[in-house]
Amino acid sequence: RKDLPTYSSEEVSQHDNPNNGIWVSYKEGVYNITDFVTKHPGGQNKIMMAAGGSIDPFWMVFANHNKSEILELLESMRIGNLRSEDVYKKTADTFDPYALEPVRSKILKVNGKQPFCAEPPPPLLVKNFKTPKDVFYVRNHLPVPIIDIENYELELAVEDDTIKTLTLEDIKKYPKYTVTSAIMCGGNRRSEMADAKPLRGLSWSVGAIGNASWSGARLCDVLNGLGVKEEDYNHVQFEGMDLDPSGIPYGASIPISKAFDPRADVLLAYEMNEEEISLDHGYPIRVIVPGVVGARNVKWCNKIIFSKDESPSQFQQNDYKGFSPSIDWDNVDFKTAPAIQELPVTSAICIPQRGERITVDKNGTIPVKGYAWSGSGKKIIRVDVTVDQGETWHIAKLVAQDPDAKEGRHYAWTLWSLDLPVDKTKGSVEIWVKAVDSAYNTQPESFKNIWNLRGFLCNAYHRVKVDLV
Ligand code: MTE
Ligand code: MO
Repeated sequence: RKDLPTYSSEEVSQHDNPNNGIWVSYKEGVYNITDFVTKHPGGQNKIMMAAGGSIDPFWMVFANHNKSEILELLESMRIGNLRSEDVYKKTADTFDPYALEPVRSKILKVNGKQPFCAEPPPPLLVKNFKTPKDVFYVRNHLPVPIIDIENYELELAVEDDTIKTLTLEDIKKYPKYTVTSAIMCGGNRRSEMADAKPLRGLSWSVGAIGNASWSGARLCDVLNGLGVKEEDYNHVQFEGMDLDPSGIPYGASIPISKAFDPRADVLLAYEMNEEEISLDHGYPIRVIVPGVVGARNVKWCNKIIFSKDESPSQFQQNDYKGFSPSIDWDNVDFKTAPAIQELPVTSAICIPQRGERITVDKNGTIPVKGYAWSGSGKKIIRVDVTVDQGETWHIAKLVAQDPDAKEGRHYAWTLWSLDLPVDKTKGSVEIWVKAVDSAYNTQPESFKNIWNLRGFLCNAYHRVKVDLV
């Protein structure tokens, strides 16, 4: 490495665009990553945040980079050494962003450590209609923010101008509403879609969903007092207190009509299952947008913005969107694809699990249990199960639904169960499930024709093969 030229951080900073070439530094190395940016597995936008600068602080946040394969790949792009006085120093004041993460239940299966992403084992998931906080999946994109509760304020803004700030006490003065709503990640069941064809994204099984009661102020009540007209704007944006290394917060938006609609039950929630919301799930204020993809249910919310535009956040613009199965990374256009909001109908078998050996009981049946859910408040009206590829369907019993949900506002999930007749002499069976919602929408049979490059909206029939004894 001694034979390579030395550059200052000033020189590196000139190379932050494709015309001049894209350079970054890491520890004492300088790298030309121009040809790599479009191939970055985490997306071009993310790697461009570090263009012309040091990637050290980014890799502290996205710690999944600290692997020998990645370091080798980086070394293959080395063009020089960084002037010693410019080397990024991890000193006491460059605080480890993960040092104060909450203590987590050991029950969860960890899909990503930093940022933390984890899901419960499926049998545990369907034990309770309301998912306990320690069983509820966690999907963080950034380190959990440090909350200074004494100084917490929720800022309300119209485009760039702040028009009001609310303390937690102010928010609690609005009438308190409780809504039972499932939250599901847009990538739930991604591992099954990835089996159809490789894709990019965290490998979720069926557990990136949870169902809880959420209590707080209705967003429409908070917005109504502000004198802002629904007709004058298009979107309501939310920001979290979790920041990326360049200081940009997690963000998302929903259409303004949804935010103002009292029947949409959008909440600024401060309680989950009748308790203060835990840190991983968004303490002190979490936006609950029932029936809408998890990504818009912004945790640790401290800013709400009325805007003509959707959230500029990369999670709204360049992620959480669906595409045709024929679109791949070389021809994808995130700009023109609509952001995912309401989710389609889905269901999953949680008991038994794939590969289990199940004892057939004296009636020739095995117990099967799972969940079903549809977005936008659609009620689950039926769950169908087959063990002969659809020659005969058995109708499951819907064992738990929200008894208080009004028509068109069925935001909670449905738990179902069935004593499924099987032929023990076959030795094994593949169980399939599909749900039907109140609009008679149902699930596609296979993943092949709904495959998309980021692995969202994975709602084909769930199939579980088990051995019979
Ligand atoms: N809000 C903030 N501020 N930061 C995040 O990383 N993740 C989103 C959403 N809200 C996220 C967020 C995504 S993609 C999902 S699926 C849900 O939160 C996960 O919620 P949970 O961790 O409470 O299960
Ligand atoms: Mo998500």
